Amino acid sequence: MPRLPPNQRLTTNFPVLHFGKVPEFDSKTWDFRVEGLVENPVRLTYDELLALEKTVDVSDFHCVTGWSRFDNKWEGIRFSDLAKLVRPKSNARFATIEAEGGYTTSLALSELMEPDVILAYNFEGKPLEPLHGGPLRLVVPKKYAYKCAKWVRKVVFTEKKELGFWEQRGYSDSADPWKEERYSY
Ligand SMILES: Nc1nc2c(c(=O)[nH]1)N[C@H]1C(S)=C(S)[C@@H](COP(=O)(O)O)O[C@H]1N2
Ligand SMILES: [Mo]
Repeated sequence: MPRLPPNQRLTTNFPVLHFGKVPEFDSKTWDFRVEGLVENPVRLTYDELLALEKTVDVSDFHCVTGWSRFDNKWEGIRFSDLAKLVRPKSNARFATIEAEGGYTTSLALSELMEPDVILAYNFEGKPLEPLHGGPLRLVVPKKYAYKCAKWVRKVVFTEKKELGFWEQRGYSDSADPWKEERYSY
């Protein structure tokens, strides 16, 4: 099986792509919240987040505009470990990821529970730089990268799907690069 999804081209640099401006980060005031349909909602400081069990995962990254980047080494908390901590209620089916400045995306819990889905704070062994979503970004290797929200501040477990920022603007909600699910029409 080829490693490059259909109609993608390989890049070795790391393009920067986002809507709006890069937010300021102050580790003293920054927090990360997990709430919604969970038994144990949490609010974590940056230091508390770093103290949770770490996972390293190397994965490929595919932007819907056509570039792909191989072998990205992310380190952070595995989404499934986070779910263990907050304990989703039985009616939780989806999660909405809320980032700084109003960017959102959402996924089914079944997709988020894949072992390669990480809330990453390190990249290539160093703290993730703000341009690429530092201090915290979601990494979902099996989806186009608009699912990989940068500057994540909150995860909300929901019963119904809440369409994300790009997904409301004509991009595919399923976003599978191998099936070339780029647009919703
Ligand atoms: N908060 C936020 N996250 C975002 C985006 C954005 O506009 N805002 N753009 C997405 C898109 S379309 C891509 S391709 C990747 C780009 O990540 P990079 O800038 O680290 O390459 O971020 C994703 N995450
Ligand atoms: Mo993208």
